[in-house]
Amino acid sequence: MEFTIKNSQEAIDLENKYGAHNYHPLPVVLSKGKGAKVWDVEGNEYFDFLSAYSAVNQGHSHPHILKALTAQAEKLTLTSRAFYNDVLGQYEEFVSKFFGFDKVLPMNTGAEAVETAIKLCRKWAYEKRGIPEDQAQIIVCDGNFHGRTTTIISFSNDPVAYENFGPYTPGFIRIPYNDLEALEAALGQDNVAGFLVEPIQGEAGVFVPDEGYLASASALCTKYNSLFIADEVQTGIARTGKLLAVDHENVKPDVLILGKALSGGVYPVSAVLANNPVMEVIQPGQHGSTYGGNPLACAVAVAALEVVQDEKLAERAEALGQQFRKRLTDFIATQDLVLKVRGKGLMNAILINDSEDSTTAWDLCVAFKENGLLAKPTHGNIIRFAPPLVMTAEQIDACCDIIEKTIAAFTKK
Ligand code: IF1
Repeated sequence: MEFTIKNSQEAIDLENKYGAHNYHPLPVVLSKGKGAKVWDVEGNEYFDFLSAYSAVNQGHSHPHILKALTAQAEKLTLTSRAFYNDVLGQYEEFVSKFFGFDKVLPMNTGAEAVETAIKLCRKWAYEKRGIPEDQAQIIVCDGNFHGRTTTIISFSNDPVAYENFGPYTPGFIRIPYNDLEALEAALGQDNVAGFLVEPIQGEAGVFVPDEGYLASASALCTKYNSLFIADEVQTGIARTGKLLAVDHENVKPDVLILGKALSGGVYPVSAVLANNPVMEVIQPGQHGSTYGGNPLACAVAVAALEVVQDEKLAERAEALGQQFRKRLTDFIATQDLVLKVRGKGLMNAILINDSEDSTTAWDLCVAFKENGLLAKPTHGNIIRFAPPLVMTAEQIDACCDIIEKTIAAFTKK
């Protein structure tokens, strides 16, 4: 089949007619990407300020990653784990050492990796902690987003995510985010095995916790012999200005969950990392996935991490993030539509002076699009800004020009 779409409306109409309506995209149809930029089918050029929700940290179509993809694709793509393959072990050594853990369990999507971490935590609870069968509890936070599976939405407090998908999986205690007292009280309850947390909450609107929260939370987990489980699917791989967001507080999670940019947006690759005392509770047959750890995924992930290292993406994200927040902070002092800029590294958001259920953030994103920049609202009054980390300082300035110009014009409406 040849893909022959020549105008945006045609593509939108097809998706509407033949695709389930489980998304509400911004009306732009993309057909090409390179580095920090994407192009629509009409040839209009945009700065990508979403990076596929931080999967494309390395930039679109990175040549080093594509080379690894095509070279491996021509050799061997999938064996299943019924047989060994000659790439998996080398990847496992590379990724384990890269993040400083004894072992990795390879999966495909972020949600699968979160499910894996939950299973790991529960099994550890029964076999190492002696928690009575079926009694293990995992602490999670209000406003969490960890994926879309039935168990994960069971502990969401967003009705859009969970409503009418019950019955729900038990075994979770939800507490306020960024609240150490609530965490200690929950950890003190019977049969608590772990604390699953996003180091910065993404879907909640790029909510950065107080400095010291992660270090204290991790210390509390140690004190109560519970596992500190960091979901770095969105915050990981250099996005926040360090390789991992927990690195800002020198925290070492007991269980680390990665996805998205682990493959630079080229292929679904996720992973759970842990040290032997935790990982060894999983025995043959107890967990897995047909595609998890396939040689194509492994080759892509190694290349994606090499790019992070070679191009110093964490340092770039830190410097560019400072530049971005400084410019926007100065700018918002001159107007009254945007209340606040917040974030870390290149994971940022602006908070708009309107209600959560307004359409202002959406309307503003449509206006950004008209001016050549693609971003997506989270809630009616928050817009996330997460460009690829390969941006240059000049490009960030050009993007700030677009953002400021658009907001200034919008204010006048
Ligand atoms: C969608 C949000 C971002 C995640 C964390 C696990 C997963 C995600 C911290 C699951 C996924 C996504 C998926 C995307 C929207 C999105 C998102 F707005 F919903 F919150 F990024 F900000 N843990 N996040 O952020 O990973 O199974 O999707 O690979 O379209 O649902 P996945």
